[in-house]
Amino acid sequence: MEELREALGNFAFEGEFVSVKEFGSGHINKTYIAKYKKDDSEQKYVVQKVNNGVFKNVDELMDNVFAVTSYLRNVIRENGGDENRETLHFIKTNDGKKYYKCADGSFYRAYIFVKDSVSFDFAENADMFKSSGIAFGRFQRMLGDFDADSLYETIENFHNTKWRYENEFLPALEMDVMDRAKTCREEIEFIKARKDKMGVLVDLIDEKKLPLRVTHNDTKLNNVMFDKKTLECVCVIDLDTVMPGLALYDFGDAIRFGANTALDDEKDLSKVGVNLEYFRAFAEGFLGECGETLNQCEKDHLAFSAWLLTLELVMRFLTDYLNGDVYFKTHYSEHNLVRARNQMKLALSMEEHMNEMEEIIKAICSKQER
Ligand code: ADP
Ligand code: GN1
Ligand code: MG
Repeated sequence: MEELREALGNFAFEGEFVSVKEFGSGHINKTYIAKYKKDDSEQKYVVQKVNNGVFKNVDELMDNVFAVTSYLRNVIRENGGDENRETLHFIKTNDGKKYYKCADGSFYRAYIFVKDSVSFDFAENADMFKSSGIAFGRFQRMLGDFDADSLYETIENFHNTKWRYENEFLPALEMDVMDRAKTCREEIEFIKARKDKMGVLVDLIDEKKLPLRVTHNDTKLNNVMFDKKTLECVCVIDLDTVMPGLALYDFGDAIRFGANTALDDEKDLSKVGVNLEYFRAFAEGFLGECGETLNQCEKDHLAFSAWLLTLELVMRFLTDYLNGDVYFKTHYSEHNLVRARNQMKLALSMEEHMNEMEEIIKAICSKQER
């Protein structure tokens, strides 16, 4: 708390300090909402302690998010949108820096709380999920001409599932530092049995069949803010992993989180499965915004990408469980195992419904091509 106070005092916030409290359900950064008062009106700011274990180079991270948000602001303004509400607005420190480094070495950054907005961990209906598809599809389209080479890779090999298998999962299993492998044999075998499919997308990149684009790479439903009243999407947030990637990563990751019939840490696996109505709704929203820019190979792998990203998360959660919960925020000792089991059930459900998922995509694409 002491370092949080120190950080607050070093940002150029307007008004008198009122309160600060922890907020949000992200797995990576520590997020606070700070309230200030100016001439009887309330100003809300989001203040985040950056997870420096995950994002090793905070200068590069902040250069990326500042570059992306200032680019988006121009695009939004040119299209007649509200640039203050439709993209993140970072606040610099009193001495003009993009983040503040506390005496204890921790890193803080701050931005304006998106006014009258709310985020959701679970879509209440298909329309709401479709709206997030529109937001992420538009995000992708708006960044279509952004110079990908100017971005740093904030986390290398982020969605390189094959690389993660060989360089993170297998070594974690080999070390088994917590002696936990014996508690998740079935999950380990599930992952190993699918290892040959993990390289499909990265191999297509190497073969120049899938183009690298500037993508978000972390398209969870709770990384988009909705208008409190209209429940329309206002703003895509959590821009830390915006870097060169595949449109398929954004599509697949959004589906594996939002088209699950349960939350991604639901323990009762009978509740977990792919919701095809939600799948269709997101695909309509996403492809309605950026479908025309995708090539045939991308279109052909949309349904597959949902499955692959789900498999990737089975593996990432299980790797973290084996490593002793060092990456994702957890609330109890088996939390990562529960998440891995949940995503495994979801992947199995997608395997069962893959034909239907493919058909849904084909129908949307052919309607668009007409
Ligand atoms: P993490 O990397 O930990 O997921 P996020 O940047 O996604 O961190 O922030 C965590 C949560 O904080 C979000 O899911 C959202 O609810 C809330 N949040 C983040 N930024 C804003 C903002 N600018 N305005 C309102 N709420 C925000
Ligand atoms: C993390 O930061 P958050 O909670 O939006 C993670 C994603 C995972 C997700 C799993 C930088 O997302 O990659 O898919 O948890 N972000 C990072 O719920 O690793
Ligand atoms: Mg987040």
